[in-house]
Amino acid sequence: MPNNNLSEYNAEFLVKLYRDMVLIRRFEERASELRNAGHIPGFLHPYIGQEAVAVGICAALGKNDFIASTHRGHGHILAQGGDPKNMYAELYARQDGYNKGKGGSLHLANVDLGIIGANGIVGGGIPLVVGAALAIKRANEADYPGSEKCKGGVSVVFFGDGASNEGSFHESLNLAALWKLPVIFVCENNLYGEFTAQDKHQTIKDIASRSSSYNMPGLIADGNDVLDAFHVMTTAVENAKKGSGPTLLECKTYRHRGHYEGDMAHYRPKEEVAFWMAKDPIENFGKRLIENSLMKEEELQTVEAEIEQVLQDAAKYAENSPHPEAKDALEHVFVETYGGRALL
Ligand SMILES: Cc1ncc(C[n+]2csc(CCOP(=O)(O)OP(=O)(O)O)c2C)c(N)n1
Repeated sequence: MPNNNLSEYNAEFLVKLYRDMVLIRRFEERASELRNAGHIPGFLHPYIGQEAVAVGICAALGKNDFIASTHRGHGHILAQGGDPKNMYAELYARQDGYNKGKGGSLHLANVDLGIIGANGIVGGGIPLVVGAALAIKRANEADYPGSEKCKGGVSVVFFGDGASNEGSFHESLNLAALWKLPVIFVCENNLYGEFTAQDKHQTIKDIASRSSSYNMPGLIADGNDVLDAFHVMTTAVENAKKGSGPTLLECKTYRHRGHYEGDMAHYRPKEEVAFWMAKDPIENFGKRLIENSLMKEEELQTVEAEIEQVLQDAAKYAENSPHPEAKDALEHVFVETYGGRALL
């Protein structure tokens, strides 16, 4: 059973976790710059500060697993293997985007990577993974066209503290528990739903406690510690795979920036911001790697330089990609079915 002790892991795995978190941070910083320079239309909801959740959770997943994401979804998609080129192209609303420029930041999806969609509807991804988990359960029981895509998998949804007040959250947990579906509900509690602090929109402190209403385990991870998120997630995945049903996993974390790009977040107390900034998931993990002689300062710099190049290339790729054509507006917006059954 893995835990959050560095010595339990091989160096390659740890360096990859660090690199994946840096990729998300720099991807988001650059996306903000590109939006402010007029290249990216619409809203952006930066994931900066929450990187350890996406990376720790997705490190426990394999190729037959599914994730659904949120309006703050770039980090989840990168952690699940999304290519920055196709992601920036989608943000730019260009043809080479994952959704051919028709989804944008809020609806990034790629079923080949098991990503069934970011979602502009708060709580909207939660019932989708219950459906995917039902497909997994059926696939485990019988062969049908497309079933090899999900056999033995688990289905995971990311959502915020605000979303845990939605009806879709409660209905989904109820059904998943009743049918013992292989789902992990990952709540990223960043202490705010839009501009509203958690203690102004719900009476509980631990969202994981809501699991007791649905008779499922409720686990809590330090969402600023990538190994803790990975470790707790591994337990939830093991339970789902052995048929024990769903888990509600709460990751305690914080977003460094406002709700969306341009929100100055003046509603947050300075002391609170300072407290969480000191818990920066990337800086602290980098320090631990150096202290444990797993990486040198120069190697951290090399990671930065490599990622800078990847993102420069990705932005160029997006810029050179053509805009979608009006005649294709109705193409690729319906799911293909086989004998009435979606190919998921
Ligand atoms: C059903 C629905 N209600 C309201 C909104 C407007 N809205 C967008 S993001 C957001 C806050 C969501 O908070 P949370 O779930 O905690 O996620 P976070 O933004 O903290 O990542 C709201 C209310 C929406 N998009 N969809």
